[in-house]
Amino acid sequence: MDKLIITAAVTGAEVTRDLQPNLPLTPEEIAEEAYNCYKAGASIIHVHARDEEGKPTQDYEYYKKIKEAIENRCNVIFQPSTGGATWHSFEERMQPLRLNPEMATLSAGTSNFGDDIFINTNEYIEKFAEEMLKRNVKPEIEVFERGMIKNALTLVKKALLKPPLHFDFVLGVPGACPGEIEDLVYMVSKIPSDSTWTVAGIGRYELPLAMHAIAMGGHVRVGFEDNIYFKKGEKAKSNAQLVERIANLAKEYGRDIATPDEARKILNIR
Ligand code: KMH
Ligand code: ZN
Repeated sequence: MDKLIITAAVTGAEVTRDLQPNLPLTPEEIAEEAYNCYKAGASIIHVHARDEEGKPTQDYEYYKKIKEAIENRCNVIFQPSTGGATWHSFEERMQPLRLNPEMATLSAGTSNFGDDIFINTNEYIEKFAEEMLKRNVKPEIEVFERGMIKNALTLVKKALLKPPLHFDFVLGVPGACPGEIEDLVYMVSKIPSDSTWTVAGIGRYELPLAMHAIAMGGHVRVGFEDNIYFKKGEKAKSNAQLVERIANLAKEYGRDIATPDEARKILNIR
């Protein structure tokens, strides 16, 4: 089994300080949190930028500041979001790719997202994939529903995605696929056998899905984007606290934690 890659999704686009007082918002806060997560065992930081008012932004300059601030602290893999918030335009969502990051997310279809719709038409998906291919950015294929795996395989046929693919099963988003263990097992059974995968369990699904992923040979994403609690009724003190718990569970199980360079090898990153 490969070493475990832990991704920390430290900010997201939906969570507010009212909901999670320790949410990092400014580039400096995000970079500091990234560094703490790295020390706790994370090798990838999934980033959503926020503006001065704490609102989600896909602006190139904010992502640039965050990337540089993280790089000044450690060599963790910077993975900006091309998903943004549900209300961001396609053009806004494209902006972080101009930084030529090692990795970026690629949402592979449309789904309900709470009370909103997260729109990813075939045209969007193809254009994101094309841009990532052109810039040699490793896509993390975000899967919210089963049909999105099929969409990704269509992109392989069109030579817009190059295997081996890397999937992130985002399970438990209200309005999309729930995060029962059976959902994860089913999704994993439908991807090509040479793929790698991680799981982001939303809310109460985070911990049970992470524990199963550790045992199944997958990888794990945690962080305030997905879950603001450490346990029922107790909010997490930091993203690093959530990362540390996963690292401890994996070690107890006998699975080592990947460093950023080991994660680069496992994921075939340039
Ligand atoms: N905030 C969601 C609407 C991604 O980062 O690529 C989309 C999202 C996916 O978080
Ligand atoms: Zn995200």
